Amino acid sequence: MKLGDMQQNPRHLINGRWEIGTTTGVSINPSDTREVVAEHARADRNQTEQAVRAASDALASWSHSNPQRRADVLDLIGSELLARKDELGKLLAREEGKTLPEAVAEVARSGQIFKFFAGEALRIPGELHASVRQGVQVDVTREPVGVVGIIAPWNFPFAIPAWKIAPALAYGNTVVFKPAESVPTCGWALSEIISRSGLPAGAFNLIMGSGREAGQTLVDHPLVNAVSFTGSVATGTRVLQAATARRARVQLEMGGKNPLVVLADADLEQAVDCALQGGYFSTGQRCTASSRFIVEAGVHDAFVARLRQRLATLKVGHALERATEMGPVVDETQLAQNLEHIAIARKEGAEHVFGGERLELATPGHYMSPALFLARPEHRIAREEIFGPVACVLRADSYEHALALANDTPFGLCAGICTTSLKRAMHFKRHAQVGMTMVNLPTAGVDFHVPFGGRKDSSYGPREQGSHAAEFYTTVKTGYMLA
Ligand code: TXE
Repeated sequence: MKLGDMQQNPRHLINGRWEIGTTTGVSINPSDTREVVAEHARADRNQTEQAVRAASDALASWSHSNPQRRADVLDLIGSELLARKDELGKLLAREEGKTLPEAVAEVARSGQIFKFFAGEALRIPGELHASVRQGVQVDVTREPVGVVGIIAPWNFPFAIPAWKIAPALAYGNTVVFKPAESVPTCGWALSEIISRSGLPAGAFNLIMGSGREAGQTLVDHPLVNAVSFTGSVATGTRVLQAATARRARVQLEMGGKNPLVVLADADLEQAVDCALQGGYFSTGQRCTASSRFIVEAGVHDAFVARLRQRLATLKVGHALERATEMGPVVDETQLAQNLEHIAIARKEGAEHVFGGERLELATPGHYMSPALFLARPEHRIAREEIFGPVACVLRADSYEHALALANDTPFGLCAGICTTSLKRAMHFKRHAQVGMTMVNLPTAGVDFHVPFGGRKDSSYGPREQGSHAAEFYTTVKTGYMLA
C-alpha cells in the first residue's frame, strides 16, 4: 500500500502493524461537504483491547530504553513534522477547517513540541538528599507511569496529540492514542510518522473510533495506567469518574469561558486586535478563545463600534482559500449548537451587535458569520462555553467590577487584560482565578515550552507541556541506601 492510498484509507496501528477496522467511517471536509477526506478504520472494544495489550507488552523494552534513544526518536518525528508542515497543514485545513496559515503553524508547533521533548528525555530530573539517619543516603528518581491512553479532541488535531504523545514517550511510557472522530486522518498522519521513528513495536498504537466504544475501553481497561484527555466538561467528568474508580491517573483539559478585560486606559486598536484574534480566529474553536469581552464603561461604546467594524470585514470562507480569515465550523452538529446558543441569547434579551447567521458560500460548508452580542452576566451566552465564533460584551463600571466579572464563571483556563497601567496589570495577573494570564495579548496563543492548563472546571490534574509535563507522565521513587 502506498502512502497516498493509506491516507485515503487510514488504518489502526496495533503492535507495529497497520490493521483494518471492524467497521469503517468517513471524514468530510467542512469547507466543502462534497469532499470525503478519507474512509478510515474504526475499532470496537476488542480491537482497542489488542492495542492496550500491545502497549503493555512493549513497556518492558521502551521504559528501559536509554534517554539518547528516546531523544533520537522524538527528534526524528519533530524534524519530519517541520519538513512536511505545508503538506500536513493542508490536510489539517481540509479535515478540520482552520485556515491554511493556522494549520501550517499548528503542524510546525507540533514539530517543535517533539523537539522540545527530545531534549527533555535527556534532562529527566532527580534529587539527592541527606538522610535524617546517620550514614544513609536518599535519592528521588522518576520512572514512567506505564501505559498511557491519550484521548484527543478535534480542534487541534496535530498539536494536542503532540503535546500528550511526546512527553509520554520521552519519559518512557507506551501509548494508545485515540483521535477525535472527525479528524482521523490527521491522527493517522501523525501516527504514520511516529511509526517510522525507531520505536519498538507496540510502544505507540493508534486506534480510531467512537468515544463511547474505543475511548471508553481505554478509560476502563485495567492495563491503562494513566489517561490524558482533552474535550468537553461532560465527557471529561465521565472519564474522571470511570478512571479514578479503578485508581488510574487522570489529566483533563476541558472548557473555558475566557474573559478579555478592556480598561478605559487601554490602547483601543490593540484591544480590538486582541478581541478579534482571541475570539474569532480558528473559528473560535479553541479552549483558550475569549468569549467574554469585559469592557470598562468609558471605552465600551467605542470598543463595540470598532470591533463591529472589524467583524463586518472579516473574510469567512473555504479554509484553503488565500483570502480566508475565518474558516468553517468543524461539523453540522457544532454549527447547529452555535446557532442554538445565538437563538437563546436573543430570547434572553442579549442585544445583537453583529453576525451569527449561517452563510451560503460558493462551496457547501458549515459556514457562519462571527457573532457579537451585548449581554448581562446572567445570560447563558456569558456563562456557557459555546466553542464557536460567538462572543459577548459585558459592561464594567470599574477595574474592580471587571475583575469580579472575569472571575464570575465556573471555568478558569485563561484570562486577559488590555491596559496601559502596570499596577492594574500586575493586580489582574495575581487575582485572576485561572491557570494562564495575558496582558495586552489575545487569550489564545500560547508557547509550547511552559505549562498549559487551568483551574476550576477547566482542568484536572497536573499541567500539560513544558517540563511540568513530567508531573503527569512520571511517577516518583524514593531510594534509601546505607552508604
Ligand atoms: O467532545 P467530547 P466533542 C467541547 C465543545 C464542543 C463539545 C463537544 O464545547 O462543542 O466539547 O465536542 C472522546 N470515553 N470541546 O463531542 O465528546 C471523543 O471521541 C472516552 C472543548 O468532540 O468531549 C473525542 O476523542 N472518550 C474542547 C474526545 O473524547 C470519549 C475541545 C473529546 O470528545 C468518550 C473539543 C467516552 N465516553 C470539544 N466520549 C476544548 N476545551 O479544547 C467521547 N470521547
